[in-house]
Amino acid sequence: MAVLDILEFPDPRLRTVAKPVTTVDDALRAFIGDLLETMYDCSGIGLAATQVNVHRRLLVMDVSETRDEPKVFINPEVTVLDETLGSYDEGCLSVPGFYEEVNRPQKVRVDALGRDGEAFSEELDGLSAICLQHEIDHLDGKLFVDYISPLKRQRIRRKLEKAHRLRA
Ligand code: QAP
Ligand code: CO
Repeated sequence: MAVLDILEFPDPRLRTVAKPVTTVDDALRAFIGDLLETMYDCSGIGLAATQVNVHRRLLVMDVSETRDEPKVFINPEVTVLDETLGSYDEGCLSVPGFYEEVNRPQKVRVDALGRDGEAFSEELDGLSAICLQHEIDHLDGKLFVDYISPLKRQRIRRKLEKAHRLRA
């Protein structure tokens, strides 16, 4: 397994729309292991393939306190079950150091394939529902900063660009 490099806003590659996964095989499972290792290494609760520059529709999540409940969603499709919006102070491994309130539907169903390639369907609410929608946004080339004011987004962009210049 390996810890992968994470793309950071405003990297244009984060705007790529990911293509469906066609086969769930050992090579894909090895990549899923890398995604999980990367997420845990960064203390994240979710990570989409897009964030490590792999443009296929899969993501991993672990919202447990104990960090021992990895979840894998391949080709996830979300259906909103309750339009009521909940507000959450979201962050993102691709927007390190910044958190902003985002409103999203509170209850969803997800239909996806698991790491063995079997289809499953699950109802999610609370942080799981929020995180899943945040991660699926990545697969569609979207970021949580797209939901905040242009002024705040521009401030975050400038600060991260400066940090990237200093790092280079
Ligand atoms: C998405 O994000 C999420 O800025 C997952 O310095 C987050 O795991 C969905 C992280 C919150 C809903 C609510 C962020 C780690 C992790 C940072 C993450 C940082 C270190 C973000
Ligand atoms: Co994110």
